[in-house]
Amino acid sequence: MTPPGQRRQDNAARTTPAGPHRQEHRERHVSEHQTSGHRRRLGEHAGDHAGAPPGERHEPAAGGARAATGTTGTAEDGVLRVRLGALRELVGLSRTRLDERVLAEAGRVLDEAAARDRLPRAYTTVAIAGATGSGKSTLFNALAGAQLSEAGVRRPTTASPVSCTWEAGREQSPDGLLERLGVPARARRRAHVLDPGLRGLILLDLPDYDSVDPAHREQVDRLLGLVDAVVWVVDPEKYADALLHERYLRAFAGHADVSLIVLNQADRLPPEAVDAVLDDLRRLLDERGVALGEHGEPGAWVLAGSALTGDGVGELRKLIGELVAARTAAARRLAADVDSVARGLESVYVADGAQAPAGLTDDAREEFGDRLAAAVGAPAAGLAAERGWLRRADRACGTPLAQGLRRLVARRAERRGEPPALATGRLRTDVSPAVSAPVVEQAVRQLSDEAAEGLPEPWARAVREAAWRGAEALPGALERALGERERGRPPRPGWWSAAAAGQAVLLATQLLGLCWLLTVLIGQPVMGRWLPLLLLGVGAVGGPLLAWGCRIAARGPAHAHGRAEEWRMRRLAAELGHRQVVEPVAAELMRYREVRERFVVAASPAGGAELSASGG
Ligand SMILES: Nc1nc2c(ncn2[C@@H]2O[C@H](COP(=O)(O)OP(=O)(O)OP(=O)(O)O)[C@@H](O)[C@H]2O)c(=O)[nH]1
Ligand SMILES: [Mg+2]
Repeated sequence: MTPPGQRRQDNAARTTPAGPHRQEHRERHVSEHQTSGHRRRLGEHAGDHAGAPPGERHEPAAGGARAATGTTGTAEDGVLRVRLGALRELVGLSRTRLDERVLAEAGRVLDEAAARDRLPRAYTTVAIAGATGSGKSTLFNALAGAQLSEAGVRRPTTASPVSCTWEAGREQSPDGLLERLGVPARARRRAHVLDPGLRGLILLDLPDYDSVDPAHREQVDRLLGLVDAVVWVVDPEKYADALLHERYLRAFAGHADVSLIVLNQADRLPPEAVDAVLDDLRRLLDERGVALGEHGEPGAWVLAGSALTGDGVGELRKLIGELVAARTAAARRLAADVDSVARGLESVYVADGAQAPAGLTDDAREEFGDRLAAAVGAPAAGLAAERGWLRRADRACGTPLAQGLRRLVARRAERRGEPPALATGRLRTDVSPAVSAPVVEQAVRQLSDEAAEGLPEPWARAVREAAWRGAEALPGALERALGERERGRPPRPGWWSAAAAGQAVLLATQLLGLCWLLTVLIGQPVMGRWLPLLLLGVGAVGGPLLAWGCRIAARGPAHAHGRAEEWRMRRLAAELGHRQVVEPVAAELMRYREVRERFVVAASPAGGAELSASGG
């Protein structure tokens, strides 16, 4: 017997999705099974509990595992509701980003869940499935205690599903469920002997899945998608049937704890052969990833018995009764469906099981801004603005002689037909700089690649597409914005006028000295000999000296002006880049983060509760 605490741990183990735990469990199971040589036949421990009242009797390991996974219906239902809610939001958020085929199975499970939710949970639907002649109908009749479904030597016998209902109560009608299952009215039976242990059971006898008639398989496949639990019936000849294992049991591996596997017709085998066949069957199931519910572990039960002699039917009835009484089979079946959907969608929402991708880092944004600044030529424009400032300072504070010379050179060049800017080395700074489309393209590519790193392919594609959609109009928008930017003349520092006045005074001094000197030279009696020379010298040296000093003084403000101009363009480019590219990319990343969060909740067996508990 498994102690209650242990059972809760088993529950935790069960709810861990396929992975190391599951593998570990399977390995443990196989080794224990092989070393202990544990054997069970249907009915072996049925007597353990006979006569004990339901509340007091000791639960067998199987019941323990099932009860543990069930805990209370509301708890499982609550978790399932959270998971389904997350899955619904996930599908809604992903619809425009993913191919509808990718989401088809999720949509089907959501529809099934909604349909099952509208039908009474007082009933548990259990299908008996198997190959033709395995004894499904005979077992169905044995469980019902009456000949309700035709069994016989003709193959196949059962052509459409037959149901047997153990009424759950007057106010609870099974009709809605039977309608949904598509059981024809003529094939709906009621249990003659109302076994209280099976109240709320709707048992279905299915046609054979390996029929010569393809309609049989279609019905089986449809019903297996709708019922809450399945009893798989195998016989000693066909228990290893590839179709059963590959097509059905492998696909139902995630539904192990709502599955029972019965080796029927055990009466046709010698007792020692039954054990050997059971062992082989368990090995095959284990290889298909079907967890086995033994040694207190949750999972599928494997039993041997005979529907004909009734051997083991009591044990099977008891196990089905526990499943029905827990009223959690529907929730567990749907939870297994959600698990399976989540496994199928994992690659779409989580790339390589990696951590959440970094998304758009500050570095990536900054680098994008730098590249856009280069694309609009912000550094060159800054340099040109700096030079322009220096030139204006030269013109304002230079010697009048140098100014005249410059004008003369320009006029001559004009006469020769050369553009004055070339002749004077004057670059125009008032033209709109051309935006380099290839550099913009490179910047967008780099940004979107970094943003998409670590994302699953569909989301990486969505991020890249969002970037390129915005990037298409970016060069044009940049050109327009730069063309419209305010281009007023930069301010003129006050000291330039003072320097210009100084140059005028110095020129006047120079001219005064020159006139004076000439007067002295033609022998006019003018007082002082050296003074005119001094005036001439001061004027001639002072002018260039003042111009040179002004040039030195203008360097700092010119540099600051150049930097300001560069930053203005840089900011303009960054703002546009942000609006056109960074924002759409960030929105796409945000959407991915949202769907990833929903996916984690939908995929988590505890509906994400363990994540919030651990602060994850
Ligand atoms: N010896 C023996 N024969 C059995 C047992 N169960 C069923 N049979 C026989 O196997 C044959 C087929 O049984 P059915 O119950 O009709 O098998 P089925 O799986 O319903 O077959 P289909 O309806 O064709 O899919 C019948 O002749 C049964 O009497 C069993 O436990 N032992
Ligand atoms: Mg049958």
